[in-house]
Amino acid sequence: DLAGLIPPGFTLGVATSAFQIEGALDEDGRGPAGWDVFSAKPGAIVDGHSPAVASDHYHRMPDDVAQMKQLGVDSYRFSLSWPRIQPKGSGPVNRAGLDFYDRLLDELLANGISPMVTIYHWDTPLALDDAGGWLNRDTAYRLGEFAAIAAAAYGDRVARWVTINEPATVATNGYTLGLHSPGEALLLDALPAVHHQLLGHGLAVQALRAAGVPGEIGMSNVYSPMVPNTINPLDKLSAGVMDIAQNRLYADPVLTGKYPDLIRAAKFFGSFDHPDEDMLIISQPLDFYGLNYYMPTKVAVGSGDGAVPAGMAEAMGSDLTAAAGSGTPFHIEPWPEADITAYGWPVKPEYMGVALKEMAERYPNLPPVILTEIGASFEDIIVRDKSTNNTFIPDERRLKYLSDHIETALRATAPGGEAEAIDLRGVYVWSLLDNFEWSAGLNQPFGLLHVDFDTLERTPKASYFWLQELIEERNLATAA
Ligand code: GCO
Repeated sequence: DLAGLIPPGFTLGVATSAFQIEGALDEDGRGPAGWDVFSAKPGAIVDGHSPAVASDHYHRMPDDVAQMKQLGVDSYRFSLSWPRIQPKGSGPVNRAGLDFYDRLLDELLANGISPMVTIYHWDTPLALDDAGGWLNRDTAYRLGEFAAIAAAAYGDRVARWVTINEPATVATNGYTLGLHSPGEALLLDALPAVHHQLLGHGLAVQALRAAGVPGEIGMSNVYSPMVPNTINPLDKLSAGVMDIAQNRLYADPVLTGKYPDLIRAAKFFGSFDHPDEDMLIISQPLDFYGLNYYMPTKVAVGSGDGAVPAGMAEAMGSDLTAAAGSGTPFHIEPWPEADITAYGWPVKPEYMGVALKEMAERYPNLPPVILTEIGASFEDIIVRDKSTNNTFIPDERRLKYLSDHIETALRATAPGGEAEAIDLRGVYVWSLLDNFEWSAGLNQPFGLLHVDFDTLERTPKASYFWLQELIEERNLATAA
């Protein structure tokens, strides 16, 4: 079965982010991040979990690299902690912070692991959040400057750069709904946070190009196919709006230089002004496009009476204006027939193919694609063998999730596949190890390595051994 084979040159990697794994928030001159403050607020994090220690990676970095070496990965995607390197988000750099990633990069290269560096994975320095965070245009310029610092310090060793990770999640959870730092619930007034992140991406690309870094440059957007709950045209309309709000609002500007029409029409989403030149900065050519894929989303129209908020139907170019009413525009429906993760996310591997197909259809000039994250949280059970005292973590569901999604992606992009136009270059499993899952705290384990958050001991799960075999044999059929 050809589709089971991992193509030559295809990257198999693992991913993490600084705030989720490092801990050591007050050490070696790191400045505070907005997330430090947000997570200390009562009720912000499930069970009041703290990121202060997280997976303690800051103190265990060489051991964690040794685990990756053992695993055999081609590449490791990690993020730079902005407040560790530049404590106030502008001005002087912190030598000790820079040194940590110097050592990490050297350790990776010494072990034959190619580094992929995410410049911004959500841990905005507090000083910038205090000045308005992503609502403030200046934050975009600060990110460009931070990218220049990173390029000068690490440019010689980084194989792939991701400017920013999932601006959609930052804007939606951090500025629209108030579920993530900085905890703003601005609803549709959060649009500037979208634009400024995208501008920050573009300025970071400019900074990396200006520094002449040899590594490839891209960004990572999350993508979730939006599926109408029923054939009701209002459900269809709602799915269309969600598709724009969560997918196209972030991919269109970067890949086509334009916001989706709905946004430009600004009839439903509110309006915001920005200089035209911004779009040229945002849409600079990339060497790869990073896609984070977790699940599809089933969308239904909001209110019980099927009413659509005034302006929504019109803005979507629909003639359903007669139905216009008030109320929540849409909501997410559960997927009753699907297996679900510990998060409640539906497991539907076929939509991995749909996501790639939609990307291929929408963006004919798409650069090579890398799946910069796929993964699943499942509760893990530790089994102890009484005679040997060895522990074993049979996470068959995570293993199957990963295997099915990688297989679907390879089939979809193989000749004759539904997304054959896509040049898929690699996949990174989220995550190397269990970590601090933002507002879910330490409750959603995504790791290939189990972390005991009391002892911080790491234990490889069955999925780790599966990936190890896959990397060795480069064949899904025999690794399964
Ligand atoms: C994201 C982030 C990660 C998450 C992961 C699981 O995609 O939201 O990149 O930080 O931990 O996605 O939710």
